[in-house]
Amino acid sequence: MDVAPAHDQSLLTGGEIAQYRRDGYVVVRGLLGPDHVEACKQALTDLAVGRLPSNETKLMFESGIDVAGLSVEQREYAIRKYMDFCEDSQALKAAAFSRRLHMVLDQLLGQGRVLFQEMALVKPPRIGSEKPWHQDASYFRVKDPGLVVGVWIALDEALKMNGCMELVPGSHLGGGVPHVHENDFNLCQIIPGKVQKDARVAVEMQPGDALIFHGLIHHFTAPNTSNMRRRAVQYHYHQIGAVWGTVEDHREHFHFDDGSYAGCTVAHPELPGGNYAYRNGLPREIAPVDTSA
Ligand SMILES: O=C(O)CCC(=O)C(=O)O
Repeated sequence: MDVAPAHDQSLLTGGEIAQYRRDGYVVVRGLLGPDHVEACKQALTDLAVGRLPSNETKLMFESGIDVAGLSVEQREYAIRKYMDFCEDSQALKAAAFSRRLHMVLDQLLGQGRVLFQEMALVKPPRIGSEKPWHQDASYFRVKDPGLVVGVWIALDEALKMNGCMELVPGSHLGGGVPHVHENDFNLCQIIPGKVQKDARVAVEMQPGDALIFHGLIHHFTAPNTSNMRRRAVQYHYHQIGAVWGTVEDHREHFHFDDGSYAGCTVAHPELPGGNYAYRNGLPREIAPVDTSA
């Protein structure tokens, strides 16, 4: 008698794969084990205070803070974002290369991808600012945004009150929508009226859980008004063979009604932080690592 093979609990079910296609996201619970979560949090602290050499890592602080006036220990609680840390921390790099994660992404998108961007989003207690509604593909000049996937991994419990991810299921199916920069270059957001905020869902997560989301899904995180920390790492991958284009190619997806460019990849020197130079990211091959411990 033939017996159907048992479902491998570490993989997605058919229903979860269908959910990703329909809703634009899926949650993988317990992607990182507790020891790995601790190692990632420790790495962020060590990078902030200088115990871990920061050769490539870049730090961005919550706006309006006099960083020079803070002690080394206080500095960690003023950081909003870390970027480009994978070559500085084994633990943070291993999270990006999680074997289970890449087995799941193979199920969703087919085999073969590279890591091209990493960041840690750490909303400090009480002062952690919001990330306005946006589509991540507005930041990447890829010709086919469906070949880009974001993975957001909670390191602390992420709840509505400390700024968990909120997204609009199915919004990825509507294609690119126009974005504008507000008074800070990092706050590039979807123009009013284009987000169905009433349909949003807040995805609450435990440390080690991962949210996998489509490059075109509309998403947002609220300010952290609680006393809890809210640390998370976020990695972006593109499938091998994805084609990076020019700003003109990007305009095809992100434009205003008059056809002018409405993506987030053009510098605005008049805004704080506006001298950022657009780069395509640094593609690195995946070397699978067990992250279950
Ligand atoms: O974690 C956050 O606060 C926002 C993450 C996000 O949506 C992004 O950086 O694109």
